[in-house]
Amino acid sequence: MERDDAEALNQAVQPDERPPEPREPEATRGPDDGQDQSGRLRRLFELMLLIRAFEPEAERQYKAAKIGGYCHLATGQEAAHVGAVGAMRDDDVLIAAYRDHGLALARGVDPKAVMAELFGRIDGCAHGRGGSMHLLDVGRNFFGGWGIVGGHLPVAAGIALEIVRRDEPRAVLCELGDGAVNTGAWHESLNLAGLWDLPIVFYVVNNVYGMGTHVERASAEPELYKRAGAHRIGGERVDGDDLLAVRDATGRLLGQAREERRPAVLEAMTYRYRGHSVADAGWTYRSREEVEEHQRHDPLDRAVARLAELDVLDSTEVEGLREQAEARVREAVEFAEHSAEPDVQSLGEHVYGDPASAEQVARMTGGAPFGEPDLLAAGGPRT
Ligand SMILES: Cc1ncc(C[n+]2csc(CCOP(=O)(O)OP(=O)(O)O)c2C)c(N)n1
Ligand SMILES: [Mg+2]
Repeated sequence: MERDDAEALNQAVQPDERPPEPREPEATRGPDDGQDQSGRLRRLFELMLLIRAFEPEAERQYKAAKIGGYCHLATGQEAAHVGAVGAMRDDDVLIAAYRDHGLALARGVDPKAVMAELFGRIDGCAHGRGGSMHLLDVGRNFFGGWGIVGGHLPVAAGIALEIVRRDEPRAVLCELGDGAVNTGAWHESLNLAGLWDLPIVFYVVNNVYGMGTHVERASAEPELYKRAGAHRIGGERVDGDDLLAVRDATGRLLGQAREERRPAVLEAMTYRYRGHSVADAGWTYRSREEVEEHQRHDPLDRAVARLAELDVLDSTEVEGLREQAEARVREAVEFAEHSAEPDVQSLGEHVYGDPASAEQVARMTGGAPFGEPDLLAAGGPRT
């Protein structure tokens, strides 16, 4: 991508009555100003490498039938994931859609716990109950991946409302895909965020496709950030493959949400290299040239170039860091392989907050489509 094009991606729209905010002059600024910027930027890059190594391994393990259910990979979206999460404070809340491996890793969830979750094992970050789409780490204020498109937006608004009620200096980063902006939940959530001045940033990761549908075929206004104006919320678009630009924009908007109770929409323009999920080869609705064009401006290569300019990284170090990331992923697979499957008797535990939920599940005789009570009573799956 030419520099002018990249700059043209970084646009903003503001609600009529609010003047545009001055931009931070330096892209390296974040919530950690004055601290070890260089070390932090290096760590962000290492997280990008970790995701780049983790996702193909998840695909391999899925194809080896070690991982069940669905599996959506974020290869190509590393800067959009790491840049945004890297701008969060520890007590800010992250909530996400289902393409969540990279977001969980960026939030600091151990790759072992992420891989074990994909394997459905007890040491997974959701104790093996969630799988790929429902990673979770409440201790890290990561309130989940969510599988229903747009389903988590009202939950995110509710969390932001509770932050207001408790008068806490925190904000919510709610990640969603471009496919979620035409759901009713999007409009409802933005309306309430605008009406009640909720401390939330709706972070639209626009990878141009919702399954096989191009954003221009799905959205009457394909410049998604502009839709924020309908709810008198500020909206911005950022080059989602530029690590520092994403971090800068997210950090600034989270700061406004946290300190001034100003919600925002941030749209990050990026691209997924793989198909929608591992089950989709991804070649029926886009050309190889289109994918290769994006790969020529790879977010990791761009991060290397930028971090070298800033003397944060020497490009000769990259190979060694890549090997370290691959070793961590191998360890994660080894760990997941050796982690036990959850006991079937515990099926009803950790599903709802109420510890009585196991008993509740056992009582759902009439309405249990998958025969859960039988499963619990029999102590194992029926054959
Ligand atoms: C309410 C609802 N409708 C349909 C689906 C099926 N579905 C799963 S993913 C998806 C596309 C979403 O695309 P996008 O939001 O752009 O996210 P991306 O996959 O690109 O990360 C759809 C329609 C769903 N999960 N939930
Ligand atoms: Mg999409």
